[in-house]
Amino acid sequence: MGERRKIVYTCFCTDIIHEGHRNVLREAQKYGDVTVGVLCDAEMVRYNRFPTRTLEERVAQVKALPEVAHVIVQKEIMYDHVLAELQPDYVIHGDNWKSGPDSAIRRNVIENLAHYGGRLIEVPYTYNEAVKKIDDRVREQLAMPELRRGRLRRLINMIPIVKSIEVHSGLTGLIAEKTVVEHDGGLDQFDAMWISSLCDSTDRGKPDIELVDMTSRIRTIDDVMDVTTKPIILDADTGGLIEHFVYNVRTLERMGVSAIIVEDKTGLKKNSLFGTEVTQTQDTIEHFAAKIAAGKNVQRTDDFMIIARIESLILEKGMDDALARARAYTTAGADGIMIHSRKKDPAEIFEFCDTFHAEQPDIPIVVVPTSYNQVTEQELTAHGVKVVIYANQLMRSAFPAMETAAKSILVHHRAKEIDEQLMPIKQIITLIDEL
Ligand code: SPV
Ligand code: MG
Repeated sequence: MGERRKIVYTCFCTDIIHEGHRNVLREAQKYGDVTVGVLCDAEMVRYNRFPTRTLEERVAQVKALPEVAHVIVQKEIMYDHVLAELQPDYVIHGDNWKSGPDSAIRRNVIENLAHYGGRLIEVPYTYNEAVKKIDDRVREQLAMPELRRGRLRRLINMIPIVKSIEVHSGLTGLIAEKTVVEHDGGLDQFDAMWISSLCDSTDRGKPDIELVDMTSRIRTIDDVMDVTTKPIILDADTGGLIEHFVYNVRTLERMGVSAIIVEDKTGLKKNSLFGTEVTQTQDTIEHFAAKIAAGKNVQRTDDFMIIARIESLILEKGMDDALARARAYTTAGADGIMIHSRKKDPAEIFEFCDTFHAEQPDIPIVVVPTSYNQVTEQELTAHGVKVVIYANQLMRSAFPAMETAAKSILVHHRAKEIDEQLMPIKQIITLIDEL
């Protein structure tokens, strides 16, 4: 009997197989039988970007390649489990993972191979004009309204909790789009963006009282959409008059916004974090339910979500009122419920979520843990929350940094002293991708 054929393993987290992948496979074939792991959807989202093809389609396209002997689904971006199970003689990968967040995966592979004496083969990564074009095309597709809009719903069904970060400009959009971290033995990034009324107003030096009108908000959305692919949740304030709301629903849906969150206040809206320190009026259940129903009635796709935001806890109207409203708003057609609180601890949020989630497990709950910021995503998930919004942190981090720079220049009558805290000029001019 001959020696057993060697096993060569590689993992693909891609929608489109291009020349670079084929080069890796051709090299792999020289060492033995090639097994390809196709990364599952949930990990694609955390590590790379949203898949434009289903897992089944991605598996089928790899199976069809002549160099490939076996295809499996890799369930985690790190290789601990897959290597322990498969024990391939070789893992093969392009050499482009030596720096940046990918280097954590490389370290993980080397560590795991060492457990049983497997070897890593690295081949020069192919990145030419054709590969770049394919890469750009996938990104452009993801940015298109038709493909972007439905992605929030899909994420809600795909991952334990959708992590959304506030954006108010193209630049903050880029941060939401591109920031990837390595931690807890994995990689992570934000799933969605929140265009906050507070931060969109603050960025214009205006109060958060629905003064910045929808035309201006649309300008912000457009700036963000121009440079990102992730789904957008818009803070639509009170939604205004029902007669106006229906037109705005149509516009926002057409633009590719995934969800709007409308709060059940009326009259002059003030920011919720003022709570009862200022006069704020909650809408009647009947009128707000009619607004939700009117919005749902005019939208054209099944993708677009209208999420009802309940202000009962903010306005100290009690848990029963909050729950009664949640029931009425979902009956009116709301696709999700956002429950807000300005308490320092999450007890009332947990109480609401536990009761509502038990009653209506299929309606996603959205929360904004600004004041009860000690709460973890894991805890929120355990109470049935599906979307967490970090609603203002980018704006609040930028303001003190800018103020410190301004003060330092005034104090020193020059810019030298602040320079070491600033992003190098070289970096800022390469921050923005050129076409
Ligand atoms: C916003 O970000 O504008 C919000 C959330 O509506 S909060 O500021 O907490 O009311
Ligand atoms: Mg707001």
